[in-house]
This record gives sequence, C-alpha cells and structure tokens, in this order.
Amino acid sequence: MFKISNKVRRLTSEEKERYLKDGYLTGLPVFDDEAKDNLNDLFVSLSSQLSNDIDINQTNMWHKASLKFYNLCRTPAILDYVEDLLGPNFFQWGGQFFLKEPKDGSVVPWHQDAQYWPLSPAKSVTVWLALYDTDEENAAMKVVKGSHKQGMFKHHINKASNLVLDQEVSNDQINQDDIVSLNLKAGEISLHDDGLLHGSEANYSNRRRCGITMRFAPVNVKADLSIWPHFETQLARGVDEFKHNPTAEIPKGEATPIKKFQYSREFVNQW
Ligand SMILES: O=C(O)CCC(=O)C(=O)O
Repeated sequence: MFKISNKVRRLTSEEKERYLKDGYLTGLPVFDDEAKDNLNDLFVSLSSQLSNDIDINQTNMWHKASLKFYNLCRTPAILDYVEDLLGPNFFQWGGQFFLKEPKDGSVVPWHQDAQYWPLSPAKSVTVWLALYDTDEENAAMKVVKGSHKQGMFKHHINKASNLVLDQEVSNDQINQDDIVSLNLKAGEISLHDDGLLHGSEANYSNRRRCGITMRFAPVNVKADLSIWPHFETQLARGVDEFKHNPTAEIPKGEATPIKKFQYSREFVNQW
C-alpha cells in the first residue's frame, strides 16, 4: 500500500453541495508526495505488460484484470470520498488509464459520459487519480462547470485518429467562461458527475501525463446488457440489495485487458 497523505479527510457539507452545483471536486489529497515513485512504478509495471500494438487508452476494466489495480481502487481514503457523495452502498464498474505521452498528440474531445453509458439512473461518480503532476501545460482534464445541469448536449461522431473517443460536443455549445482545468499533484484526485462535460487537449510538453479513472455507482444503478453485455460490478462498499447486474471476480493476480470491454472470466487463465 502506498503512503497515504496526512491531509486525507472526509468531504465537508460545503463540498458535497458544491459537487451537486458544479458537478466536480478537485485537489483532494489521497497519496503522500513520497508515493510519487510508487505511482510511477505501478504505471510502468502495468503498462509494460501490454504488447506494443495495444494502445493503453483503448483498454478498460483493469480492476477486473489486475490485483494491483484492484487494490489501488480499494484505497480507503478514495472510497471514503466516494461514499460521501454516493452513500454507503456502491460498486465499481470501470477502471482505466488516460495517458498522454509528451507530444503524442492525443486529444479527449468534449463529451458527457452519461450520453453514451447505458446506465440507469445516471448516478456514476468518476475518480480521476493523477499518477503524475498534471496542469495546463501537460493537458490536464478540463471540465465545464455546472454543465451536468444543462441536460444532454448534442454529440457528433468524429473518427479522427488522434481522438481517444469518437463522440464529440462542438465548441460553439460551450460557454468558455465556465471551463476549469483540473490541475492535480501526483497522488491527488478529482471527482466528477457523469453528466459533466469534460475533455482534454494534446500534451505539447515534455512531461508524461497519466491518470487512472475509477467508475463507481450506487447499487440501484442497472446496466442495459443489450448494449453493454460485458458490464459487471464489484461491490466496493456496503451491500447490494438490488443485485441488478452481473458481478465480476476479484482478480487473483496480474492480467491485462486488451480492449475496452471484456468479461472478468477472460482473465482467469492469466492469473
Ligand atoms: O483524462 C482525460 O483527459 C479524460 C478523462 C475522461 O474522459 C473521463 O474520466 O471520463
């Protein structure tokens, strides 16, 4: 377990209200500055298991494949922040990397997650954990404050090869004054609502930029398996009295996803 920051705390009622109003919170401490090397080592050890022809940005569900990744997602301080927003009973259903190597040119277009996630009700919270210091220079994630209260924006398909996602909201729909850059120190997290508009530009700096996202939702959320047949949950806190969704095994070792959607049973033989 990496060294936890001594600034870890629970969310205040002011922060919980701000999350409801703005759709995000940022700069929350989790790991100590001393854990920087551990976060880098984790990234290097997991990413180096992927074969060269696989783009890590096109993989997901690492929490179902890798015990190291799963354990990171079970850091009590992270779950405490999520519990403060979602209540005592919630599961994890997604875990991935968002990597921009220096000058690699990849862009995450403006989008709302809930627009393409077949989950009902739309109540997921994303934890974005900074593995490296992240700011405007190395393309920190940007959000449009309060946009989760404005309904669904019109998305169009853009298949440009440097885009990490092919769904995009055009700039003319976005109030530029509401854009906020979520600058984080390595080991800090932001939290965002699944209706919030967010994205990130290319990394023109000489510094690597990488975050891990963990997707959590309250246990009453149900996936439409006709759209996402591979959807599986791992209970993160409390009890699942609804049992709406298939469950995933807890990893027993280290495997790597090779695409965005895979069943947990596909990893069993690699552990
Ligand atoms: O890291 C980024 O730039 C984007 C992350 C993202 O799209 C997400 O967390 O849903």
